[in-house]
Amino acid sequence: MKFRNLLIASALSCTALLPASYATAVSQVDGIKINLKMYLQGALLGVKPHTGLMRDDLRAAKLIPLKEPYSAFEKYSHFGEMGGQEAIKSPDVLEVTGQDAIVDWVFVELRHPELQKIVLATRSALLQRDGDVVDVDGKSPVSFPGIEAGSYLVAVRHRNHLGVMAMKSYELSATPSLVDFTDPKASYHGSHPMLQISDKMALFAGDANQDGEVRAEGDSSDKDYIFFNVLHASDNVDANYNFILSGYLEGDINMDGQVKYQGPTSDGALLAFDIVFFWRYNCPQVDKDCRLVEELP
Ligand SMILES: [Ca+2]
Ligand SMILES: [Ca+2]
Ligand SMILES: [Ca+2]
Repeated sequence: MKFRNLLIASALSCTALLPASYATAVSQVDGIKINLKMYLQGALLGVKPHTGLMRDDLRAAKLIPLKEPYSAFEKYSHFGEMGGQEAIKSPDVLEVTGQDAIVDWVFVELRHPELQKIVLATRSALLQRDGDVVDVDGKSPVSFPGIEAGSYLVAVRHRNHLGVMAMKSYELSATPSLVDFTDPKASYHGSHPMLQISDKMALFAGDANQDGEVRAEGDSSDKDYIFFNVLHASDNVDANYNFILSGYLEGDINMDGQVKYQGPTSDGALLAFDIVFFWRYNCPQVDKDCRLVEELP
């Protein structure tokens, strides 16, 4: 019943009609589990050569919150039984080091297989250094307990990266299926929704202001966002743009626990040069206005 209500609630925002099979969803629900994989460019900036392991600086600096962060963001709407309730119960989860150390929280969406804009369920989950997305215990496949088995589109998002959705729908059930967003041979929505780093795909970093674009120039650019973050920081009493702001912050493009505007490895410089300008000169598809745009349906 919960699933059906969700569908109806979601459908209110869409003019299309739901297929009869979904509108009469059965009540027996075993839940869905997914073995999800993804990389974040921000946590790979400065990692050379590419080892397949993201940095876990936020974890090492004890900055990752125990409660999922996405409920607090206007641009991330949770749906479903789990969405927004996720919390790490044992702090030991954030003590794990090595390839399974936690990099950050990510946001996972299950969408209707034909009505691509309709989000049926969301979850916040944890990302490991090797790209595995896991449940709040830090190791199990991501679980959607209130959702019945069936065909779903899957999208992944992150609080300062551009989200992406796989082109094909997946048959998901209580037996975990692999959904791999790192596979360069798989198809994803959009013309250049992700970047390839070595032999893996990664979500584009740089959307500090969560407006679905990565921009280094113009009004409301992400670079300006970083600048004003630093300038208006409460401890920055002299309004110095070289001030270093520490914390769990969306302006932290390279996910090292600090927001810096100026300097060779600052978030401002990485955004402008390593992300936006790099793509402007190396990738002909990039927008002439020098921005990267999220291509989620
Ligand atoms: Ca792993
Ligand atoms: Ca942006
Ligand atoms: Ca940073």
